[in-house]
Amino acid sequence: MKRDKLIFKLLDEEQQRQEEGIELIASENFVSRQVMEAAGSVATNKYAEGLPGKRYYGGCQVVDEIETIAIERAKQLFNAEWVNVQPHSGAQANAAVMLAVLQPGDKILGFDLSHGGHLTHGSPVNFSGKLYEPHFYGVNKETGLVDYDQLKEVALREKPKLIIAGASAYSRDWDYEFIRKVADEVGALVLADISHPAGLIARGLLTDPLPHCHIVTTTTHKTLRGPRGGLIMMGKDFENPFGIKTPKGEIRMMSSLLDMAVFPGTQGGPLEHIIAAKAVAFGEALSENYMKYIVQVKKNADAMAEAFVKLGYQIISGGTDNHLMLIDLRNKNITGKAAENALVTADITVNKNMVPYDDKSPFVTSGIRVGTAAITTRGMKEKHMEHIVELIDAVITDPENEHSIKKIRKRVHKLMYDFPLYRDKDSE
Ligand code: DSN
Repeated sequence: MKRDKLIFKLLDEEQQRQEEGIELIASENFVSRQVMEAAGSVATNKYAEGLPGKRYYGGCQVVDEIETIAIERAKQLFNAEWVNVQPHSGAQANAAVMLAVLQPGDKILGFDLSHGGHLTHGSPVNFSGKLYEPHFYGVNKETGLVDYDQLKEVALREKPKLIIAGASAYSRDWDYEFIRKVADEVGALVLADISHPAGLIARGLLTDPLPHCHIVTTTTHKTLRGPRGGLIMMGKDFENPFGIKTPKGEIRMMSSLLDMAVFPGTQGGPLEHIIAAKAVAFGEALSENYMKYIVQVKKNADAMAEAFVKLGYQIISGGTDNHLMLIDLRNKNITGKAAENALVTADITVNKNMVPYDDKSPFVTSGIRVGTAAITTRGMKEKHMEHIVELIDAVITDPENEHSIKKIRKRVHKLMYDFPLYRDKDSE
């Protein structure tokens, strides 16, 4: 077959972009070669609707083994009692959970997107805000911390069926125990979406939601450093005794409702090549090397936050417990959009982000979000964080100076040359 030169040339360009730049998008990471190899493997050719041992197609004996290993490794990693590894993404995992436990029009309570939440936690432009009735809690204006009093007040008033804990731009740990108590008071289920801090939670660096929350979802490609995808898990509430009533009044166990909500509820054939890559990534995440990595991610985030604060930057909540931070740029007289654009010109990649109580639109924003998962995979340590913050500051304080940005870009390339990505890297 004739090689598709155009696409492979573009993929080479993308690899070069990744190799040369400083990647600070908090939701991104770099997978190992073996994760990539599994994701690009022959398992992409196989249809396998159903679950291991219960498929709708023949020839699934090998992918059954692969998917079973993925499930067992995920259970071990998160100390979960039940796992479904098939969701194509975090959004798909959340859609399946809501389909399983809610009826259209039911009330849900989630963390406000503009305070750091996620689209699938009830945003009006997302299925979760269109099919269900969304209510929100946010952060305290002074402290930047989740306002648990507000969460309780809204829960008691609205009596939602589902309370969602979790965020895409929140740098602090969560009080899952408190949220569960509130949920029990109003008869709600609790979903923890740990897509961002999953790796830190898996290795015991943040509070574990599984003992408190009925259901936990995550993506597999952020701090977990696997292929793009999702997971649904349950801890001690596995097969909870009260079950859930279907519209016909039958009692169904939670695990079977969740399995059915993934397939046939919201997805068709699972991506067995991605499930193979998830299995490889879970194996890596159980290793000593990953433990060292994820501890360093947190140390780097701490060092980076400290360096930003030293230069007068305002970090929401004043610091970080995890791998990311949200920076309010209003005292630097630059919008999130302008900062993102100027930084990209210097090959420093961040994303513009709303900050709590933002006065600008989501297309402009007053802030940026930065994270250390990807640069830590490159091998960077605390001392490099200060250097990176200096480079960011040099761009942000003079964003229209093309000459200076060109020079900064060269310094970025020089710095990253010492941290090869796929140039000469082994699988772990
Ligand atoms: N897009 C992801 C993030 O950047 O956090 C959330 O879906």
